Amino acid sequence: MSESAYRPLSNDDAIAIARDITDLFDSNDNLLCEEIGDGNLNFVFRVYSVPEQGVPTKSIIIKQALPYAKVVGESWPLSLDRARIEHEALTIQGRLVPDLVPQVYAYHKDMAYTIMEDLSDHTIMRKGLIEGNQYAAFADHISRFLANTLFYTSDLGMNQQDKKRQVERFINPDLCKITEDLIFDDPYTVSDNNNINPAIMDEHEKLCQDASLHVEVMLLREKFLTQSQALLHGDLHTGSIFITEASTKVIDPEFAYYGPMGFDIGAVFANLLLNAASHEHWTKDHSKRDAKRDYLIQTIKEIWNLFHDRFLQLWHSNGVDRLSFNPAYQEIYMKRVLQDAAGYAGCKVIRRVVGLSHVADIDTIADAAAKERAERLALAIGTAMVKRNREIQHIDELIDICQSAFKG
Ligand code: SR1
Ligand code: MG
Repeated sequence: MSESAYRPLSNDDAIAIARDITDLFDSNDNLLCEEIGDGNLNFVFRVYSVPEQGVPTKSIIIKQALPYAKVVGESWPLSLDRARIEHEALTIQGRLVPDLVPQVYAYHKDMAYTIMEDLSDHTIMRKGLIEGNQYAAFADHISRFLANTLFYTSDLGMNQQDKKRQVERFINPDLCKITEDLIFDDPYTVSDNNNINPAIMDEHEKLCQDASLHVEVMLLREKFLTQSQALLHGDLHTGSIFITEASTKVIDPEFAYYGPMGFDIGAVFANLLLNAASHEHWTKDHSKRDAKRDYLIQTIKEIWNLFHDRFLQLWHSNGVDRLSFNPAYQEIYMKRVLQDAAGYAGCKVIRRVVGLSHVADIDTIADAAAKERAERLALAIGTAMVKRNREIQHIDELIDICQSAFKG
């Protein structure tokens, strides 16, 4: 990447690019642009035509990587190569699950931007869940995303020499370092990165002093550092998912790298659990709170069961490794993925409560006492999932751990 050819785009640049590069707009379309990025790292420009009578608006998204983490500032430099990684991951996902990712129109290497489909007709799933919406097709969609992307990029589903070359293309040191620090390190120590509600300082003390918790976090961290099992999305939280009743689109795979499958599955579980914990604000209507939690927990179970069956189905029909069809091996393999999913889910829940970059599900709870209860609850769930991950033999046991934590 020639960094000298790079400059951050202005709104006018984005409009000019949209006119030049895509054939979506007519030369006489009146185009407007807004920078709508609310994430931690990038610029996101939405370029759209002013609707005229009888002509609906047309629009695209231009996502540009900045050479530093937007959430912190220039003191936290980040490689622009993540834009290439995101584009290549989107391309692979687009081949494997075309209906579940945005369509990509163009990519510019030096300027580190990708032009893609505008999904403004969808809602960010985190927002939808905070508003109390339920999405009946989500478990089906996300389990297919996980099964297809993880199976076909692993040694089970692709040529193993090609896979090694692919691992090399997805070495993503800067963004993996963010994960290694923010998820597997900072929450368990005193760090300037942490952001802790003063009311739960006692909980953070416990996180810092719990040696048996640290053993499990270190084992999960070790696997994150060393296991190139499949191409991960790498940051599959509900802010990386656009959704409607009928459609799910997974965006933002800039953290993509070859790692343990359970990390992506655990990210989905964690964000459903964080939302479940946030319903502590239903102080006057516990049946509403419990119904929302039941839906979220049942969704976790459904995602796992659908993922499990789909993954095995792909293995049977398209597996490339002869000895791997041994049923006893397959059972151990799937059990390990489930255990990893539980452990990583726990780590991800914990980091969103005490680390850098919280979730709106909990942070927007207006009542201080309800927010504190939600945070303590999330930490209880997260800690139990991490500590017990290696005991779990079946999805029902994972569900029991969550349900026991909710009951207190
Ligand atoms: C400095 S980036 C903080 C977080 O934002 C991303 O979405 C990842 O989750 C990362 O950990
Ligand atoms: Mg993101």
